[in-house]
Amino acid sequence: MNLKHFKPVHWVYNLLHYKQLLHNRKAYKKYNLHKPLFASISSKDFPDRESRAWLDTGDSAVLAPQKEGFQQFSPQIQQKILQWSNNGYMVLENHFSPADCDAVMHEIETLMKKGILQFKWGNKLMFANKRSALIRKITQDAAISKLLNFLLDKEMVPFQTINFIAGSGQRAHSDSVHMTTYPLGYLLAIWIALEDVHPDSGPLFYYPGSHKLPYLLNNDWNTNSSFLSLGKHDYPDYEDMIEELLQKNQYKREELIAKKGDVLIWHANLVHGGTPIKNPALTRKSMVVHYYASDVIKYHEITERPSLM
Ligand SMILES: O=C(O)CCC(=O)C(=O)O
Repeated sequence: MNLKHFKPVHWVYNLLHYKQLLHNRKAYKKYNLHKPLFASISSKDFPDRESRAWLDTGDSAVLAPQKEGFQQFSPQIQQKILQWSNNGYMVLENHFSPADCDAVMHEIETLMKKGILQFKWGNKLMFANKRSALIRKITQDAAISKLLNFLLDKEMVPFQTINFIAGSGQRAHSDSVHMTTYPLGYLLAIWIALEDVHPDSGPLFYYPGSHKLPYLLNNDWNTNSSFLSLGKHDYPDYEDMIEELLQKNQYKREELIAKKGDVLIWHANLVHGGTPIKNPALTRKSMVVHYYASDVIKYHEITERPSLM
């Protein structure tokens, strides 16, 4: 058996990082999950699989203007919030300055040179936010935090950053199989263009409206997990299933040809990925930040592990 699929290995790892699991303690109580914090956890532990995020319960075009705090946003941002329920994403043009973007890239290159940051899963540079005050500051940008907090009506906290030098080439997926909340819907992500995106560099893509698809969880594609081991299916089986679902529902793919400093914000269940890179000589410098709501259960459905914060 692949050791990564053997849950007791996760339990030992979790116990060794117990402090980083304490964020879940209050939420386990609130949502009646009677399990040790280090134990495996999945959607099978919960009674429902509906988002409870307020803007998922109706139309943001109707709900948002009635909410306290809506008026604090500029008319342009207000328009984007009104479209949130329809689209499941918004783009903030020119949000970060060129100097901010260059500072992030310089920091990433320095961390790489020092061997502190290394590529994982192909071309991902994970968790630079845990290694750099400068990157943490970017993840805590005041205007973005205000907007994210409003979109979910909760305090949103940065969980992880992923930096890319080149495009990800990652197939379509929803983040909610990787970073999951109970109740569902309490994750948001941002993607920052750290340089102008060339159409041949493997731009990010997404399917507007796809956040309204049912959340695809382990029970849908990887059913045979047991007390001791994860299910036998592999991640490509999940990706095949998402693709089938997109085709069946005839969603249209859009590509983000962003300018340096632009920010994409997306919904917990928006299906997205990276287009294949047409010209491997091109870079596509970018940074993703995933944010969880602070007071919900946070875990990784795909590996049935609680998140370490
Ligand atoms: O940047 C990309 O190409 C994709 C990133 C992504 O899918 C993610 O971080 O969830």
